[in-house]
Amino acid sequence: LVESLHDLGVRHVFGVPSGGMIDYMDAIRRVGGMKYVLASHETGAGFMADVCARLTGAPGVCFGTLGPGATNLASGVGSALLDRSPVIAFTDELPAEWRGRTAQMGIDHQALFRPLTKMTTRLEQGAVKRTVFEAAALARAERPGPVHIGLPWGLAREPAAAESMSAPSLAARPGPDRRALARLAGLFREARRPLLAVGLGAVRAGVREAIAALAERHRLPVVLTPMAKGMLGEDHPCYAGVLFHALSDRVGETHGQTDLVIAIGYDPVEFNYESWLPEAPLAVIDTVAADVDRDRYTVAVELIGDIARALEGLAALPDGVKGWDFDALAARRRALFGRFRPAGDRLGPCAVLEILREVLPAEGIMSCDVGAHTHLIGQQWRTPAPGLQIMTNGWSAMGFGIPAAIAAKLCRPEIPVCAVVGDGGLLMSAGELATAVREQLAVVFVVLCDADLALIRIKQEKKGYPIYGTALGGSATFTAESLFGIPVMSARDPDRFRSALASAFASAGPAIIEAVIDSREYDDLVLKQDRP
Ligand SMILES: Cc1ncc(C[n+]2csc(CCOP(=O)(O)OP(=O)(O)O)c2C)c(N)n1
Repeated sequence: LVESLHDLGVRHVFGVPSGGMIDYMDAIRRVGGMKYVLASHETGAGFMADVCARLTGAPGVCFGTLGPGATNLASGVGSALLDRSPVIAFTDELPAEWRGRTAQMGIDHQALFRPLTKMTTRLEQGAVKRTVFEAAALARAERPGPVHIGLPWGLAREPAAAESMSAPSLAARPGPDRRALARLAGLFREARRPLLAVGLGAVRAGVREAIAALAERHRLPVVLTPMAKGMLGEDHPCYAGVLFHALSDRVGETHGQTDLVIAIGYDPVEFNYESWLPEAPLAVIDTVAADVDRDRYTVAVELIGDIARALEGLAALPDGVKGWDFDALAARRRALFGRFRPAGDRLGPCAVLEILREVLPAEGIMSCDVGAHTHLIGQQWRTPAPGLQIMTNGWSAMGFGIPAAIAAKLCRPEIPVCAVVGDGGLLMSAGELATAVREQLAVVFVVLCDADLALIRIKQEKKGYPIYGTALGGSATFTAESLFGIPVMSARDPDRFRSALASAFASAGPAIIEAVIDSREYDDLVLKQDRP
């Protein structure tokens, strides 16, 4: 089993062990170049496997034991499903003679993981490589996602049969259908203001340059989903903003004017088409058919197959600049970013992000959690390339940011890595800080301490309710100078925050910065409508 994973390029296995797993752990210990990483909670192990897969391209691997180990792991596996990561999730399973009987920790793992995975099975003697390789191939096929393999108790101590198979390579996808390509070319010719909407599928297809070239050649605005950040630079003249996140009403001023939306790898798991699509025809370039209400919208053409090859096909479009007002687009972009400029010398979330962006080198990685801060990061954070800002905008689980940063540092030890999390998210995942200590990872954890589940409090007030059940209470999250041995620096003003960041990034181990902020700054920025 362990050799099969190694053949697939797996270098880390994340989990909380069990009596059954220790046999496999010993094999991991003996196979060169592989490591078992002890997580504090199986959900964190799942998130780490998800992020490892995103950053390396090899399947991410995680493990949980029976019952509660598996249910804990399930929350991490969900992110692989809805954030589209090829993850292999292993769990212990009861041996055949105990299935369906009453047993401590015993539940049906096949039933548990069916709705959360692309496939669930269990390992059998004599079919180890075959099962693992088939599972990995399915996990990596479009759209990627998790698979689950149960490890029946006792199997690890049985002799392995010789299986001569090599790890599968990714299957090639078909190029665009010629007639569909011609139809798109016709629609494009007639459209006065086509717009490119770029999503997660485009990130996987690695088509950043092709999108920029298409946009530049015809002067087309480009909108991104939050997880496609980095697919076009924020200072690029065609950049029109991120859908759904902070101040998306300003972004809507652009896409509200289009007469043809060309969706490239657009994945509605991040933001449904119905939440923003204008009354214009939709052209889809993707690996799977679009999930959109076809009674309400016109899907004029779909190019299903290889995204890069479809874009190559569009390179043959005759040159010609479309009818967008690029001065107005530039003015909207300036106004958008102008709204994030921190006011005065208070330390608010905008100032935290602005200062962090100045300090974190361009190639550095920042992960974030889920909350009002995510919506701000989605729009405000300048992301030089895809993969440098890591979020979960499909599964959207609080508690993601800390394990995500840990996985990023394990996969890219030479790059500076930080996490930005809310205090609510910290409370869900603080145990993984101990993982950073165990692994001696120099990760900077910035905790936005507003004593508020801000995103939900804002929704509560928008509905006209009084604040109730959303305040975290207490005036300080950290009352000691260290947590699990990690030094904690507290910052209440921009200068102190900047100096704390400098010493945190200079540290050889993990560091925590408690950024004490007022969550009111979010109120005018997040949860805006995408349409003007
Ligand atoms: C596991 C999970 N539980 C609940 C939610 C719903 N939820 C979304 S944001 C949020 C509040 C987050 O608060 P915090 O971490 O402090 O971040 P902030 O909104 O203050 O930036 C909640 C409860 C969720 N997304 N994930």
